[in-house]
Amino acid sequence: MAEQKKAKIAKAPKMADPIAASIDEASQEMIVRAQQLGVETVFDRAVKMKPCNIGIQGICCKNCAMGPCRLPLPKGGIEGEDDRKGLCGATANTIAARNFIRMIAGGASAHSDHGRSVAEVFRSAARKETDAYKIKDTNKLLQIAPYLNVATTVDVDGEVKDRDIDEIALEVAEIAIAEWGKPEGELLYAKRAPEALYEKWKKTGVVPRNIDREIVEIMHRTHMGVDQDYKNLMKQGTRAAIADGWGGSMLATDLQDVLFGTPYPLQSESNLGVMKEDHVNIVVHGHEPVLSEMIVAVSQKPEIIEYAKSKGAKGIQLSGICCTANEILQRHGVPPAGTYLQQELAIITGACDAMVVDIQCIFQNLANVAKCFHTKLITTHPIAKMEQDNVLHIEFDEHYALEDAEKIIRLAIDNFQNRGAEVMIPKHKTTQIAGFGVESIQYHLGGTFRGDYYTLNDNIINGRIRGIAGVVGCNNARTRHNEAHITVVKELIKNDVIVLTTGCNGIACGMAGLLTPESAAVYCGPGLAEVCETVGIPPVLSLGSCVDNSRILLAATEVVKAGGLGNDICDLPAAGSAPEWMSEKAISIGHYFVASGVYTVFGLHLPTSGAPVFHDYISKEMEKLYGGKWDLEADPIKHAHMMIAHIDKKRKELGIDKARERVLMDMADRQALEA
Ligand code: BF8
Repeated sequence: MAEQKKAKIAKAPKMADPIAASIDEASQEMIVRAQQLGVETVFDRAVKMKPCNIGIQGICCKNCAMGPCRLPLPKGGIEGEDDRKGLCGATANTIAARNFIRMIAGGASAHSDHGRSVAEVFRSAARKETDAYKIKDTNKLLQIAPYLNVATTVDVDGEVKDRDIDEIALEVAEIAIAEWGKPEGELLYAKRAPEALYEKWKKTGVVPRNIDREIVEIMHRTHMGVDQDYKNLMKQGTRAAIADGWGGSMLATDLQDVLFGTPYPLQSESNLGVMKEDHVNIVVHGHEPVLSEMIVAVSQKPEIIEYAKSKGAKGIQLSGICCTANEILQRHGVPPAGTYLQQELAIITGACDAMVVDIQCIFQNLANVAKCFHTKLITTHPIAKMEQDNVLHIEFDEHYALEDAEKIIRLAIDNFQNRGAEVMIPKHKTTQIAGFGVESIQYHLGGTFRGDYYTLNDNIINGRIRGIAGVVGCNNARTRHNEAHITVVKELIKNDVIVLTTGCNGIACGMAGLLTPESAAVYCGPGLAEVCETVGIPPVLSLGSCVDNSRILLAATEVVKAGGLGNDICDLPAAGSAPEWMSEKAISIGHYFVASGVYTVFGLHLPTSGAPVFHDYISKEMEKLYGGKWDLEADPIKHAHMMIAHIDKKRKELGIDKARERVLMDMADRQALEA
């Protein structure tokens, strides 16, 4: 007995199998390295701790102190009437719907609060309260002003003249900020949607009033004893999700473009191999580009580079993790060091002199990992601190933006000399082209001659491009890192579906070499390959960070406007996907795509499986309201084919399915024809 006990104690701790944990070789190498050094990562914790089987089904209610009430679905499913209820009588549908829309509230608040911070910095710039930020892209400013009811011209003695840019910026700033909390009216950007979609929202009563109100109302409605009708709960979830996609996120994207420049395609690299052993490595991680833009600017100053050299480094290598990475990638070509699941691994290289974090998707375990190395972990945002005592907090103030950025960079440079002997940077890195957007798609596929989405539509109608997919979202340690992302995307492009990507899917595609024009010849079906080759674009277009999913909404709107493919987003041969989702933001994004008419498939699982009636509502009935609906498929090949089947269904409805049946002829066929 005593021996048995001893044997139990001596049992080795459960650790992740690096090959099973990730498809990415750089990550596999670093997981092995972490295990050699005795540093625990998320991959190990995922093996040690199983997710809660009831929470995963979405039917645990902890909204009052009589619970938590747990309503697990019986193993054989429900036969007859579903009489499961919580102490108050809440049904599985009510509980799952409440939990689901609270996730929407979490996600919408994260995107929208990010947008608000940008809007405040934008207002500081418009008021000229800061030297660090300026209106960089006046074209974009003039483009968005009319949607905010801001005039761009003025009548002087009967003559129409251009209005002063500073004046426009100031008015745009004030009106934009009011979108979060104005006392009456409706979200102004809702009218940017195709008219048919806006009318649908109007009819179903889901046009958002202001951004904050829709989120607050979710918290009210899901309080104990308020809204107890899953359809009515989802109506509010829809209104908040639209306020995110067409409001908070879209304003974040637009105002960032005006402040920092609208992205255009540029070349960069991706993966942990972008870090350099002989440079000071600063990794920025999080979401708001307000700080990282300043870090980029200061790190290029000659005196700062000289300072780095004076400490024995050859220079400064900036890189990014998560959506901050996408922000500085799309505007400056700064390479991403990795996706969400690689954040700990960047420190485990031993070469990360500072990791600078702001908000969202940041592991608290970074502090524990940083403790094992020389890395300075610096939090910068007043709403996002960490309890561990090795974490430095340098609060970033937009009024002293350059000074704050310089302080952080000098700290990283000073830390270069404190590196241990344990540096090991994986060699893997991949070339990529990123920085696409509504404007550059128009340029590349429309050209200066046509200047609209006509060419894209034409190629969809003639069947070279079968359809459009938005593949986006996170990694999740409950599934093999990047496997579903890459399998779904490869299967889509193989079947001539052009992919628009954002977030961690975008970084994953970069790492897998799918963001280069050359990849078209290797991975695409003949139609898409031909288009990519002709216009010189990759088959997967990287559109930026998660707030930039709003670019996908606007690109879809442009496709509708260009004509020939129906009147609404739901008419398009298009589908959405988040193969490895994990965050509440993903649920909000998924739902604003559904509410905008997009068939949206998630991988892994959905927190609705414990309430089959509610699940059917969002995955079947919802289509009647908005033209889009949810679906779920964990197998990435089946997942991609569900999207393709939907695309084909839409092609048939549009009467363009025959075009796809064209036969590619070889020379013998042609000669036979001529004969
Ligand atoms: O907002 S994709 S893991 S980084 S939540 Fe987070 Fe998901 Fe990555 Fe960006 Ni989006």
